Amino acid sequence: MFKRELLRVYFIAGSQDTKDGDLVSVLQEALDAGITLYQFREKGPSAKSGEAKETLARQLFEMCKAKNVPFIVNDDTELAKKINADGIHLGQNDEKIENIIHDFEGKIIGLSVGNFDEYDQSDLTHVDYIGVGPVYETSSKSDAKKPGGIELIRKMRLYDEDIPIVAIGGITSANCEMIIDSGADGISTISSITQSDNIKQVVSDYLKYYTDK
Ligand code: TZP
Ligand code: MG
Repeated sequence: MFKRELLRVYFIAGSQDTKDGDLVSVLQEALDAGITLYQFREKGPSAKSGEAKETLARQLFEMCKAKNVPFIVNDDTELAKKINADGIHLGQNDEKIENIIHDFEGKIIGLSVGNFDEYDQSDLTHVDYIGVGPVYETSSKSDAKKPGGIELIRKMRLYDEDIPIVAIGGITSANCEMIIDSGADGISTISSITQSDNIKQVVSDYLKYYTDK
């Protein structure tokens, strides 16, 4: 059974998202600060591939294990299987979940859902959580759709009262509270952590919104 509390502070990053390419130290700081879930999203022209990607993934996975934080792989089902990751996150144009589910039983499966059409056309049978967004403008995803604003989260929660929802896109500790109040179970973020000079502060700011929920 998927625990929705894992979505509270869901950190997503690949080496391309960091200021100096040092994802290891960024993730370590984020883990020490209390992130609840991590997604390895190595993507774009400067992303690592092949053996370099696998080596990095294994190192980051070990760091997550040491903190009991599940390690999710974005897109790359082969890598996720090979290293026995805790889960996989897929987009609407990635492999279909029905085709991969036999390899991911008991694992966490996340799916990106950008709007209600995408929700309607998705088979959510095996999906543990949906990533909904972008909520706000983002510079971390080159092909991001038009932001849906806080209304996207509010309406998605009304549309499906039960499914675990994590919001994504342009989230900071300044807009996080509104997002949680609109019905998301948590927030996912790239740049508010990778570009921060004080990761500990950013993560504690996020975590404090859940203290009395
Ligand atoms: N999917 C929708 S927006 C986005 C992804 C992967 C990027 C989010 O990055 P940031 O820096 O938290 O806006
Ligand atoms: Mg994808």
